[in-house]
Amino acid sequence: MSTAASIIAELERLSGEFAALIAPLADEQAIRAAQAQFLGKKGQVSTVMKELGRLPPAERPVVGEAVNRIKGAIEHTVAAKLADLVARARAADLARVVDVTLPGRPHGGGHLHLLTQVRLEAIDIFAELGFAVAEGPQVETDWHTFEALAIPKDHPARDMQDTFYVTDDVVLRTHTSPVQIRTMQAQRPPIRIVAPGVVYRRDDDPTHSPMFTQIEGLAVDVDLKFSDLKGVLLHFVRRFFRRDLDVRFRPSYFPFVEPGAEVDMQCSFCGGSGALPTGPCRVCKTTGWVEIGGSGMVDPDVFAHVGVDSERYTGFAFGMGLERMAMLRHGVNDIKFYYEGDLRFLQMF
Ligand code: 2NL
Repeated sequence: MSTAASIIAELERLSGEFAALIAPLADEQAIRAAQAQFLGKKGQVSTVMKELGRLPPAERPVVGEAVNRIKGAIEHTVAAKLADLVARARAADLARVVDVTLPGRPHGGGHLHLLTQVRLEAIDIFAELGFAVAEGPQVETDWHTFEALAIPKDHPARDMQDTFYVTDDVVLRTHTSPVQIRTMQAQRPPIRIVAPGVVYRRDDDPTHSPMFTQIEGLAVDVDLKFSDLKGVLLHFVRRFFRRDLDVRFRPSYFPFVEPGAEVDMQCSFCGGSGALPTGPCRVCKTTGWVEIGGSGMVDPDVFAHVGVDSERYTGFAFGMGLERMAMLRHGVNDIKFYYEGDLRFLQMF
C-alpha cells in the first residue's frame, strides 16, 4: 500500500536515476529517448503517478507538488544538456584551425557548349557581311514550313518519315526556312538575315539526330546574283576554318531555289589533297571535298507566296548543319556526343 511519503521517495529515486542515466549521454537522440523513458505517456514517472488516485484526497496536493517539481527538474536537466551539446559543437567549430591562406580547390571553369560556340561564331562571320539574326518558332505551321517554300504535297520532305507532325497543319520545323518566310512577310527588301536554330527530323544514326542545329541565310535585293552567293559562302568557309579552302557548287534540286546547288568545300582534314601523312583521308574518302550544305537563287514561286515582286528583286539562300561544321573543324565523329553531356567530351572544347 503506497503512502504519500513512499510515492515521493520513489519519485526522488527516479529523479536521481534519471540524472545518472543522462549524465554520460552526448547526442540529442539518446537524451530525448531517456526523457521519453521517464516522462513519456508510458514512462516511469507516469506509472508512479497512477498511485496518486489511490491516496486520500487530502494527501494528493503534496504528492502533486512533488511530481511537478521532479518533472520540472527532469525537463530542466534535458534542456541544459541539449544547450551544452550545442555550445560544445560551436566551441569545437571555433577551435578548429582553418588556414584561410590555403589555395582553394580548383574546379574547371565552365564554358559554352561547342555547338553554341560554333553558332555564335557563324553568326559573327555573317554579321561582318551585313546579315542580321532572325529567329522564329520551332513548332510551325505546315504552310510556313512547306507550302510557302513551294514544296509540293508529294515531296519526300513532307513524308511522315522525315517530319514530326503535331497535327495535320502543325509540324516541328524540319529546317529554319520558315523563319525566312516570316521575315519576308514582315519586312520589305533589302533583306539580309541568317536564321540559326534547332530543327527536327525523323532521323537517327551516327551522322543524323532527330534534333539538330542549322543556320540558313537569305538575301533579297535588286541585282543579287549567284556570284554574290558564292562570295558569301567562300568568305564564311575561309573565316570559319581559318584557311584558304576553296568551295565548289554542284547543281542540285531544292524545291525552293532555282537554280540550286550543293555546296562543297575542300576537306579541312587533308586540305583538299585527299591524303594525310598517315594514309588516305577518311573524312573526304580521298576526294579532297566535303559537302557542307545547300544553296541557290530563291525560286520566284517562293517570292509569290510572301508578296515579294520577283520582277524587281532576286535573292539567294543557303543552309548548313552546324553539327557537321563543328565535326569538320574539330574531328567529332558521332553526332550523339553533342547531346549526351559527357564531361570528357564537353571539356575537350
Ligand atoms: C540544305 C539545304 C538550303 C535554302 C536552304 C531557302 C530558304 C528560303 C528560300 C529559298 Cl526562305 N531557300 N533555303 C535553300 C537551298 C538550300 O539548305 O541541305 N541544308 C543543310
